[in-house]
Amino acid sequence: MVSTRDVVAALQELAALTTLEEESPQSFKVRAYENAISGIQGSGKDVTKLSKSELIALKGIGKSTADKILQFVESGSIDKLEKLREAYPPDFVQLSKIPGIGPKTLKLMRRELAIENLDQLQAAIAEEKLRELPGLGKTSEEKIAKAIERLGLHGKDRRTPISDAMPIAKRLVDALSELDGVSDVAYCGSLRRHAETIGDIDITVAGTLPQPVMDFIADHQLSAEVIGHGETKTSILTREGLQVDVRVVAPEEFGAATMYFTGSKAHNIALRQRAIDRGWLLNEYGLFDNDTEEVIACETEAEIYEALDMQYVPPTVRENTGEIELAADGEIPDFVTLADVRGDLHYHTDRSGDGMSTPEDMIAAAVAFGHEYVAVTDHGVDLSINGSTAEEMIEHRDRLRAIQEDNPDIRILFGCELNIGPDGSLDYDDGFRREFEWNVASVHSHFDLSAEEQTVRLIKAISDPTVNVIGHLSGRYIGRRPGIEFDVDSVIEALRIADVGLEVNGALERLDADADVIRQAVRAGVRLVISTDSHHVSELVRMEYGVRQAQRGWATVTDVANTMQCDDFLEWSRARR
Ligand code: DGT
Ligand code: CA
Ligand code: CA
Ligand code: ZN
Repeated sequence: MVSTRDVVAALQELAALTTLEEESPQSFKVRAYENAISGIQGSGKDVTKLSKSELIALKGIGKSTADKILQFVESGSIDKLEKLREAYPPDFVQLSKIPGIGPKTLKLMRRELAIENLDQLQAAIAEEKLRELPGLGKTSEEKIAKAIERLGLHGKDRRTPISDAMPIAKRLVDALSELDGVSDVAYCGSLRRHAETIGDIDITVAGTLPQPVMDFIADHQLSAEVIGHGETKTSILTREGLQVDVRVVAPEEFGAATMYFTGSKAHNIALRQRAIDRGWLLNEYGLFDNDTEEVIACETEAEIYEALDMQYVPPTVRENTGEIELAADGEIPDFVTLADVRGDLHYHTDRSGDGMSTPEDMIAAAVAFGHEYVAVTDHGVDLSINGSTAEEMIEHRDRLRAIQEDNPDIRILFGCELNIGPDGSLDYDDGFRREFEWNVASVHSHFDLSAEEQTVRLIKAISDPTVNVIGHLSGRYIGRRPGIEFDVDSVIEALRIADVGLEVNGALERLDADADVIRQAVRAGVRLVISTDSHHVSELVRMEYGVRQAQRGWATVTDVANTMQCDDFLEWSRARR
């Protein structure tokens, strides 16, 4: 039995493998899969229940994709996908994630040098063979070597980016929740703490019937190999080699189990010491009195923290970096939560070349999400294919004004995502930039400048009076593209002096700024802006990820600009002009 999430995952894999097959992400077939994914996500429908004609009636789904979806729902697999998987095994596909290796280069390497995996690629680099391929050369070879090194892709303890792990965990949690006898399911471990990269996924199930749960996991679509199949714990490997541990516990032990398996290990050890100091024992089954063996608490995490005479600690800060002491003293700060957020301030429409939903649909989605204000920030003209000219922006503003008239309950700001040039210069001229009510300024190119040059570049942009917030500060893609190097102290000081916001970008691929930089900025008194950088109506959910990232940087409600009431926020946004 497959779910809509399974269907989307299969289409995503088809798109990725077809990109390799066709040697281009622009190929007609790739676009067809992407449009189908976008259509399914936009519809919010359970596509496993739809007939062929109903599927085709959805936006973006053609006949051939509909056939594949039907085959998948009926049989659990797609012939085309199986063929592609055979032609492109995971070790080979993994190489396409290295910056500087596009699909064409990758297949050239395979054809000419028989490169199938990272070991063989590194051997070819060591023997200086890559540079001899047409279109490559010494510089490309060195760039690729450096990228492999900086990404830490090699070695046994390879970690998976959170953006790859989260959808897998959510699929499994959703599916497990439907099983008989299951009363609760949670992903735990580093994923629940919202770490940037994940060693393995840990899922805890509260249930009275462990065996069917174990069998369900072993037989699941995602299971390429079963590495352990016990009475209450099963471990599988996905095709990409990501391990998933699933444990079933009695419902009354769910709190103790999720607490233990969420960790971190350092947090657990500090908690256990607190228990020992009281003559108690804390483990994955509960909190016990050593002498009487009586249970003190076990059903919920909140009860266990309370019994230990502590405040509840949100999973995102369970790292033993000061939270234990604060919780014991009753001084856990008022960490920002999703409920505190009132608006989204980095938001694209199909005015951007890479935007996928219309302004009307994006605003409707913001209203449905409950936002009180939203800044529409399509790309400025300097970002070649994705940007808009001044004339196009003025037309866009008129369209947004019309939408505003129809939507009096949300304040729509006409904004822009400016592109920070290599020297810190920005799109348009100062006069036109002032037409926008809100400007995000971000780095989208020239990632290889020196730390000194990047620092000057960022500070120049921060100092511009039309800039409100710096978007995705480092420009990284976790596990795929390292961020720019810059002097963090100087940049944070510049943000503080100018009272320019630091974005916490909620896209899982980015989670930018990183948690350490956020924590330092918060300490310095820099204002944060948590944003989704949505390009499609399905991406507003990223706000929750952004909030968790902000929590990892110890951000409180008052540190975050978009928790302000609309009037206060508008006043702050205009203060610099
Ligand atoms: P990962 O998988 O490397 O990204 O990181 P975690 O934190 O998910 O670590 P994992 O999967 O090895 O274990 C899950 C949790 O189980 C961990 O966060 C805390 C708990 N745990 C594991 N080993 C120990 C241990 O030796 N002592 C204690 N107190 N807790 C442990
Ligand atoms: Ca783990
Ligand atoms: Ca584990
Ligand atoms: Zn953007």
